[in-house]
Amino acid sequence: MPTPDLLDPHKEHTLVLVKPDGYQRGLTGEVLKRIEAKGYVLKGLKIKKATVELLTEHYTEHKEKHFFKDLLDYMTSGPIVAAVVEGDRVIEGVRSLMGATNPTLAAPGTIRGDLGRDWGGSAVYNIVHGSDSSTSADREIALWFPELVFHN
Ligand code: ABT
Ligand code: MG
Repeated sequence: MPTPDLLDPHKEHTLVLVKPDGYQRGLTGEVLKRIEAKGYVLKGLKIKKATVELLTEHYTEHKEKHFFKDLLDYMTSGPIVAAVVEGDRVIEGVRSLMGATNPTLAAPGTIRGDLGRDWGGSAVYNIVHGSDSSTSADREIALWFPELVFHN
């Protein structure tokens, strides 16, 4: 298999996840379509069932929170589509496309506002994840796409 291209370290990248609810509802194409239509570029794409170990690293800041177990159950409930997305100010741009964390309150026009709702479960089913800062993006991309990151 050819080695994938490493990410250009001079460009901005973010990690996007289509979470298990988004994948299961057949919304992967819709989510990626909105990101591409905005002008951002996909640099990595894969589908996988995340392990508890990976998710505990991914959500390390929430590890001790009361909602962590429900969050893990949600995020391991099915496959996740993970993408690395590139573009100037892409971290903020994708967060803006996603909308607020709570899909009931997310603004219409956003991914969560248009496509998400409360389903009465114990976790917040909100379809999509995007890194919230460049520090988080670097950490999360290294976790989900170690093969795209240059390590010295
Ligand atoms: P993520 O993309 O999942 O990181 O969502 P977002 O950045 O919008 O929200 P944060 B604050 O990172 O929350 C992560 C997930 O934890 C859930 N959560 C969070 C709760 O259930 N209760 C809470 O009080 C907080 C702060 C919701 C978030 N995602 N999901 N699902
Ligand atoms: Mg977050």
